[in-house]
Amino acid sequence: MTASEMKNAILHHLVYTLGKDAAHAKTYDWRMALSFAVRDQIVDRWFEATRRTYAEHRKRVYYLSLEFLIGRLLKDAVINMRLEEAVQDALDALKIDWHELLEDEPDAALGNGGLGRLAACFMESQATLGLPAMGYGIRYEHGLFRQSFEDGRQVEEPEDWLSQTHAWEFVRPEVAIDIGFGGHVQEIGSRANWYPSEMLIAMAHDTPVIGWKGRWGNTLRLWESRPMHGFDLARFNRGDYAAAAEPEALARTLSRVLYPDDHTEQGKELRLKQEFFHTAASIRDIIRRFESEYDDLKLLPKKAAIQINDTHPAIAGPELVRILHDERGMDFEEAVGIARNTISYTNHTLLPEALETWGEARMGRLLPRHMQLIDRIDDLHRRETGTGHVNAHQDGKVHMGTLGFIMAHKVNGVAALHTELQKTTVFKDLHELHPDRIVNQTNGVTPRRWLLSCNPRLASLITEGIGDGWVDHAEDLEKIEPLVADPAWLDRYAAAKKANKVDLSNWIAETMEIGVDPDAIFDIQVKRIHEYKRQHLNLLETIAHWQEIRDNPNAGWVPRVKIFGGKAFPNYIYAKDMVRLANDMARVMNSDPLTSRYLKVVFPPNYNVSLAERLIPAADLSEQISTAGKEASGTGNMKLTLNGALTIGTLDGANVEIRELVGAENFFLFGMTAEEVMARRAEAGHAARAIAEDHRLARALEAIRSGIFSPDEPGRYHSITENLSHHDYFMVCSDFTDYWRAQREVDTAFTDPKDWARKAALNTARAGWFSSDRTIRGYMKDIWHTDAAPQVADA
Ligand code: 26Q
Repeated sequence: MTASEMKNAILHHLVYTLGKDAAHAKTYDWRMALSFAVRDQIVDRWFEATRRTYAEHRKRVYYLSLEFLIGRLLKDAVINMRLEEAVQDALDALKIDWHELLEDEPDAALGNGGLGRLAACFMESQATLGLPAMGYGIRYEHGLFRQSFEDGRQVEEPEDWLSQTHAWEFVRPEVAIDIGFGGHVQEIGSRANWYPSEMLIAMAHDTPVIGWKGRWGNTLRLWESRPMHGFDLARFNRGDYAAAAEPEALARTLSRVLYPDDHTEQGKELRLKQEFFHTAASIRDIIRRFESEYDDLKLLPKKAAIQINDTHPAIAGPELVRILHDERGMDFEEAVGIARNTISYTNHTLLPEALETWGEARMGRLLPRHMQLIDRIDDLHRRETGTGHVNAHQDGKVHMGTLGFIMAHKVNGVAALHTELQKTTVFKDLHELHPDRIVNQTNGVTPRRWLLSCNPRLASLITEGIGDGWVDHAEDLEKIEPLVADPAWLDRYAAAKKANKVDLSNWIAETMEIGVDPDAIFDIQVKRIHEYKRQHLNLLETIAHWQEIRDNPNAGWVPRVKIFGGKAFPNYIYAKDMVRLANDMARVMNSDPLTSRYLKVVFPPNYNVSLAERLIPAADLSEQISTAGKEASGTGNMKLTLNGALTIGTLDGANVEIRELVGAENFFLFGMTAEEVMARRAEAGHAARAIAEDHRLARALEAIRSGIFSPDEPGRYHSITENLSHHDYFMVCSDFTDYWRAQREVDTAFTDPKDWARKAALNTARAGWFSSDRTIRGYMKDIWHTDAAPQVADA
């Protein structure tokens, strides 16, 4: 497409889709017109991919996830369709600022964090690989809350991305699926009819997901809940206006908000209803499509693979069995076999408090037939394995992890260590019964968004050196290793990083009115706020470092900017205290004349995908400091490595694999191993001992206690200091000394800029394995047993 064709397409949509003339169009209108013009370029390729999938009777992959954290879509589409030049030139001719349009797009924040962003990276990689696949999610009216700070405290505001038209979706009013809840069951022999007492409708909205060079396009289908019977006119006419609208409002609550939760199960009925709504609509849609193509449901596992993203859609197993057995008349055991061979389950956590369970009473009331089927699935599983002690329905609850496991042919962990720990902890008994079921698929991230798009300076430098093959064959990044030996090339690598840091410094100055030194170490910890992720370990080290600088302000310190980003769950008081402490520290330290040249603390509010794209390219140091054994994988760690940040980290999650690939000499390791953590936890008084043995730690804790950071309320952080001094489940104190040591190693390493740049470039060169393309190929081979389709010609 030429620039002038693009210009005409934009103007056409401005007038005929937006109904605006150019003289009065606002940023929003131009952005929408551009988005529609770009979307038009995608549609034919998207249709062609669908046509081929049908024509060739290809197996399809269905990715069921309550979360898709996709962020903005415009730049992604422009880049994958190779339209940057045409768009740039068209907008120049129209005198419109491209960056302003990009910034105007709201983030689609339909996820909490890692699990949701992984689903988004997977969608992009599946399209890039030419794998026929479809993502199923919920079209939340309100995504993850917006975070702001008031006096340093986190305040949550509703997120409102749908208040403007979503440019990328196609509404499918004809794809409307009935969903029932409650009611009663009438058993007829082994089978049953379910008569729900409450019904609503799931309506589909499709967003095309286009792969690299437009060679393939898949669909992200999001369900919206709608009332079955809309507005009650009779009531309205009687003058009962509020009651007339009530059924509608109730039905719509199911897709109203994303649960802002990660890692703590809440046991809320609405959440269970959301999960069933999502899963039942998706399964029914999958069966409907299958039956339009084939007439024998025994073929289902050959033609469809259903991946469930954590246990949130784990009711898929019983629902599929219900359709096959109750509705289609298949023998029960055969139905279980077909369902199991179709479904596989990804587990994302080992934290016991994050494993979903639902009370039998609630489940039985809401899903009476599913409850019966779960008991029969347990019963069959006991007969198959000859054991009685592992049941999904146990102690008055339904354990969704167990249900997911026994209804899947494969269960996977998301990093090597995580997968091994699964076998010895959460799924120990099940693993002994099914030793071939657990497999590993280490997470990955899409290099299109997380290098090509977010870091154009580095991407161009790489492409100039080795061509653009790395974009869809990220392992080719290792071809830059020979360039790393060339001092002139390394200077350019360092210059790209520096320019990114200058950009970020300017943004911090403009938006937060904090001046930071672009030559300082940009030390970044971005992720959800959690005790196990240990932002407070980073904060304690920051305090200790600040105190040493104050003791000796002229000692020639290596300047640092500590950057934090992340949201705390609204009811997680401890995490919110950590946020406030970071902000209190920032206020005190950034205005300390003795230290502020050397140390700044920056916590931009509302960390999201777009902010990640701004921060990650400017990072020197990546903080991956979770208590060993607690972080399943991490994916921010991979993005930062790819963008040339060195990691300071524990042997946890995918850090282990990152360190192996980039080389131990290019990684700052510290802390106890998962095994050592378990042993130490059994020792009484570990926290007190660690504090007694490290005067810096003792002094940092004392500083918090004394109220230096909260003079108006010295006791503000009592719960943090008390918890750390006595209980310290996450071993902050026990790991402090070694963390401190590793941070000083970072300081020393940074004083040799050439060697630092070399290490950073080697991180980039060796991070190609962390492409989600590699991850998806792994799922295809080990779990889905599918191959890619021959693709459409390059855009
Ligand atoms: C459960 C029940 C009720 C309401 C909400 C939830 C819920 C929602 C989200 C539970 C967990 C989550 C999210 C978990 C998550 O993001 N896990 C992360 O997954 C990443 C991708 O595999 C890993 O890299 C991270 O290590 C893991 O923490």
